[in-house]
Amino acid sequence: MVYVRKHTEDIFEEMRRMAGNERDFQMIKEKAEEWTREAGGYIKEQMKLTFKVNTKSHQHDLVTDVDKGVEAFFQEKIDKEFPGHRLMGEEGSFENVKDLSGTVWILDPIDGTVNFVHQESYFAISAGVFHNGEPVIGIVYDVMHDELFSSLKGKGAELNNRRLSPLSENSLNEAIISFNTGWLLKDRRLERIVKRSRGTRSYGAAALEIAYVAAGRLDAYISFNLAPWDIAGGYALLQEVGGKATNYDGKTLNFLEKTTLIAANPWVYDEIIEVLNTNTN
Ligand code: 2AM
Ligand code: CA
Repeated sequence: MVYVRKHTEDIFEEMRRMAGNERDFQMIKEKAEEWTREAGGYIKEQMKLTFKVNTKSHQHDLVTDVDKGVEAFFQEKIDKEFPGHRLMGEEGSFENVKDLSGTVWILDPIDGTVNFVHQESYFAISAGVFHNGEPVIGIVYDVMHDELFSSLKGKGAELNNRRLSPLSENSLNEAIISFNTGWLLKDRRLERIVKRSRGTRSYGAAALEIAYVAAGRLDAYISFNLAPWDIAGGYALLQEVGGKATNYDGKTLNFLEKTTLIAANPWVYDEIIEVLNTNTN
């Protein structure tokens, strides 16, 4: 009897804790959305001025003062509002994050920096808020088109406050697939996907492309070299609409290292894996 009462109390305590967490995360999501829009405004202001562009590891890998400014902005906001949270951002703050315990913001201050510099469009601010390794909040903001994709675990995903529908059954021959064309040079099996699909696109901003998969505008996005911050926000969105995302070998993603990625409508995902693994053209 004592055991039953204790057990029931434990269950209620767990339910109260979960309800508390949910309210907290709802509030964190609202803050994340507010800061993201504010950072978007900062980016647009900076675009009117001249800013410094540097190459990092190679000629495709750019960073500007604006990327660094956005990351510093988030760092300051998080430190002030949520001092217990950690930030893993592309432009330096990843160095202190070696595990995903507690609450971690995985931030790409500008995803698609090459687009930002060359096209002045099709770049995004991306943030995934993870709790003990699980994605809880997803944010992907297309600054120039003012499209804010966001999600909260168990509460669905939205685009500018309009609910995104769960992904519905589709097949590869009616699918639009996105990847950088350079990947065809790395794995010729992608030709089979190109031949069997309805069409291909290439936007050059991973977070945005994963968000497009979540919104049903694309049916799959494939990449061979992404960092956790390219994926985290979009991955959280995708969970809320029933999308599937693994590395290129079908294994669970690791948010502490670079990875390959297939992010897709689940039906199209299965077909892609099947086509990649059959030996015919
Ligand atoms: P970035 O603009 O934030 O660097 C372009 O194909 C996509 O891949 C962009 O989302 C870009 O993110 C990402 N990307 C480009 N070079 C990369 C690299 N060396 N490592 C990880 N991601 C990269
Ligand atoms: Ca970036």
